Amino acid sequence: MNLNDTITAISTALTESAISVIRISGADAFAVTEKIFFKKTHPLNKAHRMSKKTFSTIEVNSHTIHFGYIYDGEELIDEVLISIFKKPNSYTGEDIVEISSHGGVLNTRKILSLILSKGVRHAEPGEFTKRAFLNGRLDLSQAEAVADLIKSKTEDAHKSSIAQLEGSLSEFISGVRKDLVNVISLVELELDFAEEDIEFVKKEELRKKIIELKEKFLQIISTYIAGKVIRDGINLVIAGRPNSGKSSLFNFLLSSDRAIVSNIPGTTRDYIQENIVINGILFNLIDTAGLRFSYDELETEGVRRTYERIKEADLILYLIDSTGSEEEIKESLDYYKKEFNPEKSILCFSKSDLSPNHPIIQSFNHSIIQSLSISIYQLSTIENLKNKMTEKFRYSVNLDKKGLLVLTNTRHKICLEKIIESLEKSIESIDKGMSGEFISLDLRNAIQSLGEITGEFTNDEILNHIFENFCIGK
Ligand SMILES: Nc1nc2c(ncn2[C@@H]2O[C@H](COP(=O)(O)OP(=O)(O)OP(=O)(O)O)[C@@H](O)[C@H]2O)c(=O)[nH]1
Ligand SMILES: [Mg+2]
Repeated sequence: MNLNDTITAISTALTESAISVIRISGADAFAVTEKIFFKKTHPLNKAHRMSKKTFSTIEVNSHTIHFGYIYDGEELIDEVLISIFKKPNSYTGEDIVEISSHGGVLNTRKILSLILSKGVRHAEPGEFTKRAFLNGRLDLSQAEAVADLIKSKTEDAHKSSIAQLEGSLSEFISGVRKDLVNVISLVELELDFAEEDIEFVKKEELRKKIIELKEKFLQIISTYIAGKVIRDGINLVIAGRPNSGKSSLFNFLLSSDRAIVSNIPGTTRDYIQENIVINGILFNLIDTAGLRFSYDELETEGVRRTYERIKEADLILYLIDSTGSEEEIKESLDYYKKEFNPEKSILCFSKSDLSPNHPIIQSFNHSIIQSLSISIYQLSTIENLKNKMTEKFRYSVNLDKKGLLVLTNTRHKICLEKIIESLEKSIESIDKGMSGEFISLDLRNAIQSLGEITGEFTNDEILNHIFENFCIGK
């Protein structure tokens, strides 16, 4: 990772928009800006065309905005505002210039090309934030929160990522780190005096302290299931026989005509997915090809893909067409009972507006497996379904509670689990009456894992993995 060169990227979405922001960060940010940015009177006034006035960054304060013009040689490119941030008080900790230009793909790209032609390197995804981390402007958990904040699609995802960005996790870690260091120093103090046989801490007390710490970590880990729902949402697959109304329900939930609907069985071939927020929870809604045996090669491939989606689903809506024959319904029911876990699925009898009155459905309604009757023409049945869908994932964390910490990141969870393991080992060492050296080694491993969360201990592989998921220009 080269921290000495100067990088640039377009930080806004590249489309027709009111403004675009192009960022430059690094040692040459100001020198390059002075080559392309000029102050002058209105360029459309011919009399002034040749009088470009140079701009000097030394003469201006940090955190100031300046109006002027971007020139490529004598060619006027755009009227812009530039923001100046002098190191170390900038996002990356380096000198930064942010050019706010007119939006639009070509205009923005022309400015970027001009900057690149002055020897500046195009930034990698997330490289500005990576530099912020490497320069100590934020720790790794905060850098990860930046990506989560940008990606958040629900209120709760937003709340938890902004809390993490503000340091909720970092604070927790520095607190427990202190506790751990205290315990270690107690153990190691005893080590120093081992020969004189002075027992500074009673074994029981040490054990109690470690167990208390372990409880703290377990409490945070327990929020992970909620955190996962908050951050990544629920993979929801709509499955069932052809023509059972899967695509109709998919479209109805999305309020759009996304999927083709027809009364010809086997309409949907490939699966289709869209995000939607229902009752504050993010769902990744997946419509699939109807499950049946087929001689058609394409349909068979579609069915294979449906099974793949089902395997990865957090929740499945299994639709049975209640207007089907008694035999069909019975067959679908047997299939459902055999293949699906009622904990992870909702059985729906579709097209209930056609008031089918099959005895088999009637009798089934009294069985242990819960089912719903739904119709896209009866709003209340869909509301009912939505409530059932979200009920399964209603988490008990209240994100409005001050200082509340929710674990949303798998990487953090893995580090915390490693800590639990190390703490358990240290308890084992105490119980086995092993020497303090072993206990201290286990506790030091716990500190190491803690440092991996904040990035105190890390390696290029982890860093690359984290930052490659960022947007360009962030
Ligand atoms: N009356 C009524 N008709 C429905 C309802 N839902 C779907 N249909 C009709 O059922 C037929 C099949 O609907 P689709 O949504 O295409 O069914 P599908 O399960 O996606 O079918 P495949 O893609 O072939 O697997 C269409 O003619 C829909 O208009 C409903 O709630 N009530
Ligand atoms: Mg379909």
